[in-house]
Amino acid sequence: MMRLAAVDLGASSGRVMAGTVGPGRLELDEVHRFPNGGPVRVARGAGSTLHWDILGIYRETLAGLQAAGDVAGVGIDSWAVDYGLLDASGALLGNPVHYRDSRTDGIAEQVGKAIPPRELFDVTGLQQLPFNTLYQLIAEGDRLAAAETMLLIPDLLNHWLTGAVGAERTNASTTQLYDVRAQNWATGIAARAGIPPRLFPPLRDPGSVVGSLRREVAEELVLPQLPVIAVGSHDTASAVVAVPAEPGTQFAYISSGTWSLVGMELTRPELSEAARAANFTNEGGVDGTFRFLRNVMGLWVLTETLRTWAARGERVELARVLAEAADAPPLAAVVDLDAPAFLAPGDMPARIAAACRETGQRPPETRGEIVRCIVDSLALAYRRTVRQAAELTGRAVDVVHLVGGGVRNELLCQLTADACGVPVLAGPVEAAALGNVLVQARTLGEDLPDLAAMRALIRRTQPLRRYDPTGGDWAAAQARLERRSVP
Ligand code: ADP
Ligand code: LRH
Repeated sequence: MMRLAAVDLGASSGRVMAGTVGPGRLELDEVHRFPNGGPVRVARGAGSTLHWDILGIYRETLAGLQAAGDVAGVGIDSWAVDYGLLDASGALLGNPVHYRDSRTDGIAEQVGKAIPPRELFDVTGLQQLPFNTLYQLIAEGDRLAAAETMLLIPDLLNHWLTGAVGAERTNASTTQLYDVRAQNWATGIAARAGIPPRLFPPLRDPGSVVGSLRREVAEELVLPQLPVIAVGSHDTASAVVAVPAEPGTQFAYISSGTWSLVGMELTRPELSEAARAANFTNEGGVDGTFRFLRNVMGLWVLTETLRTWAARGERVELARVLAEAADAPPLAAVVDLDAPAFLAPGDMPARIAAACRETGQRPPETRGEIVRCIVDSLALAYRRTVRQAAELTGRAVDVVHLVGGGVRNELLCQLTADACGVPVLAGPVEAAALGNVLVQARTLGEDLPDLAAMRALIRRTQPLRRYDPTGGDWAAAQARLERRSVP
């Protein structure tokens, strides 16, 4: 039996779990959770920049490790694409910028003139998102001159814990600076984009040992100098490890949290022109797999809606408003949640109303109707993306596995089954933390030879719930989205 600490940093909350793993046994004990939802807006010149509070996150990580106490190892996973820059002395150059900041506006289009999107996709296999690390580094401008090393968020925290410098591959694969075939940094792309190759640290495999806690850190925490393991450090990579797929089933997965990552597991990247045109991505998975998926704007829109109401003095309980949404008329209005309008923080109900008007639909009015519109629209986006993934890969989908915080949203799970027309198997909620623990356990000697063994253990130990499709006119709702209103 082995006890391990999994640090899972999401864009809604950070959590530290103590996981217990042994033959036929897998348990998670949440020892520390802290909010990580609100980007910090800080003045810069005449404007402002959205940041992460990275030192706060590190402090909470340390508090969580202390709370976990007697463990055999530590692993960190987090959201993708964001990074800290270190100077030659190893000092952090400024607070990491949040991917929702507008500094990358227009940069992808600019880069597209020098590096054709088809070529960029052919090398990196990555979805075009305005905040890909490639575009963020270009947005740094002259500040890059002072930087010696770029460390993605989990790698930065691992560096502070151990002193080691490196880049874990699953997260490196989200930068649009990683060659998906050569499995190396795409230094040619970087050079053409004006990004110095010195910034890229040596790559490390998920499952390798990063190092041990620095003596100073261990003493502060009153812990031994524990090994720190490079898990699938991209949270979605760890979550996919914990998708409880049965061997032989044709499954799609949805990792549903702040973002929704919708796709399939492949053994080779899918780099067709059709995949690029559909804006799919090929991110690296654990054990040499590929995560062929699409980022869909997720429950962020719901969270931001509740925040908008709270700012107006209307405090609304999530459970209550979801119950109102369940009673609201189905598919009365749907919006394209993937539209760039929903990326930045702000008044989501107003943006939803504008999107409805643009497509000739009556905007939802009550709180229940607005939330129903969000959940219907999310399920519709899941339907669209699962179907596209099936088409692009030529593979059928018999079951959709839904993992992450969205599992707690029963309305979303049922509507996903209805929209996709196949059963949804919902769970586990804390998939990323479980995937993190399983990869650490294997590195430290637990008998979990492959993903199939890890998934069998998840099926055996974690509560899962099945939702069967009950219908609904989803094709008509999709058609409404595609119709533009006459001005
Ligand atoms: P992240 O990893 O991005 O921080 P999570 O996977 O923790 O996100 O998912 C967070 C989301 O899960 C929240 O935005 C919320 O919509 C949903 N969620 C969490 N708890 C509940 C609940 N009790 N009922 C319904 N939805 C929930
Ligand atoms: C989910 C996630 C997703 C990324 C986004 C920035 O937490 O890692 O896979 O694209 O955050």
